Amino acid sequence: MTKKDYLLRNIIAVLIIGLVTLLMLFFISSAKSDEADKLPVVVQELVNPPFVPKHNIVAKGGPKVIKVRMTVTEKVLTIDDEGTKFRVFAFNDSIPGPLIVAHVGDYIELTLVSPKKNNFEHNIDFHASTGALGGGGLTHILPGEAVILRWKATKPGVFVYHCAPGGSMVPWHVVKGMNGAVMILPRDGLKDRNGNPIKYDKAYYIGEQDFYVPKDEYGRYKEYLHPGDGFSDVLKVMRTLTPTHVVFNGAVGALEGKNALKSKVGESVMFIHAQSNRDTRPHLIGGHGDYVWPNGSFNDPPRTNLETWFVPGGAAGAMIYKFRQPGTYVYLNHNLIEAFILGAKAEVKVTGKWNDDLMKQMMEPSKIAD
Ligand SMILES: [Cu+2]
Repeated sequence: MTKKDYLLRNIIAVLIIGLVTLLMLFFISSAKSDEADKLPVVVQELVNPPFVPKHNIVAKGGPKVIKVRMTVTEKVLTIDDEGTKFRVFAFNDSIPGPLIVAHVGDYIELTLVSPKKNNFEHNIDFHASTGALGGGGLTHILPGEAVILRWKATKPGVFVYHCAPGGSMVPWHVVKGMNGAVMILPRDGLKDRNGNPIKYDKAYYIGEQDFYVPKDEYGRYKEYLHPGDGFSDVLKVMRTLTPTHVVFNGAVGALEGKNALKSKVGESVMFIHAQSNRDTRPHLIGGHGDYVWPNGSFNDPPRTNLETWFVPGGAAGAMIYKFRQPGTYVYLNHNLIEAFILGAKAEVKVTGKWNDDLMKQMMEPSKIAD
C-alpha cells in the first residue's frame, strides 16, 4: 500500500465515521422531538355558542398547533321559563361547550382545568381524535387539577366531544351538559359533489341537550341543595329514556327573541348541530338544507335540498343554507313535541327584501260568505 492509498483509506474511514455519527445524531434528535413540536403555534380564542371562533374556510399556510383552554364548571342553571333549577356540568361555563375549529393536519392542544371548588372527577373524549378513548384515558382530572392533551386532526368533519369519567358517570355528566363540538375543515375547504368550492358567510353552532329532571310527588321539579344529592333520582329519570327538557344552548328559549340567530337575504349560513346523547332531526321552517352533511363527514359529498335531516346521538352534523326571503325562521328538532313542548327550537331573524316570485299572498285572510 502506497502512502497515497493509506491516506485515502484514512480519509474514507473518517468520512464514514462522520456520516454515521451525523445519522445517529439525526435519529436521536428526531426521536426526541415530535413532528408537532416543529410547527407554528396559534392560540384559538374560544367563544360561547351559538357563536364560533374566527376561522378561514380554506387553510392559510401549513399545519399548526392550535392551543385552546377549557375550564370545567359545576353550577346551578335555570333551564326553562318556569324557573326550573338544575345542577349542570359544563365546559367553559356554557352548554354546549365551545366549538373548536381546525383544519386536517393541525394539532389541537387542550389545557383542561378543573377548579378546586368543583366536586367531581372529569375528563374529555374527543370523537375527532384517535387513541386512548378519544383522549378520555389521558385526561382524568380531580378538582384542583389541570391536564394538557395534544391530538392530531386527521378526519375532516364535525364531531362531538364530551366528558366520560367511566360507568354511569358517563351518561350522567353528558346529560348534565358536559359536551361540545369540534369542526375539522379540509385544508382546501368544503366541496360539493362535483368538486366546486362551497362557502359560507357565517356559522352558528347549536348544541342540543336532553335534561332529565326529577319531580316530587306533586309533579314539581325537584331542586337539590348539595352537588351529589340528585344523582340517584336523576338516574331513575334517565332510565325512562324520556327527557323532561330537550333544549338548544342550555335552556328553553335560549336562542329566541333578542337572542335569535341573525342573517340577511343572500347570506349563506352554516348551522352546526351537535347532540352527544340522543338522536335528532334538524329542520329549518321556511327554508331547506341546501348542503347537508348529516353525520358530519366532510369527506363525503354533501346531500342537497333536504327538508329534514338526521343527526344520530353521539354525533354532530352540518348544514348550509342561503337565505332567500326575509322574516323569522324557526330552526328546530322536527320531533315537534321535543321542539314546542320540551324546548328544542331556535329563531333565525332574517332581514332583506321580500321576493314575490318565490312567495306571494294572493288574498289576505278574508271573511267568506256562509
Ligand atoms: Cu364530567
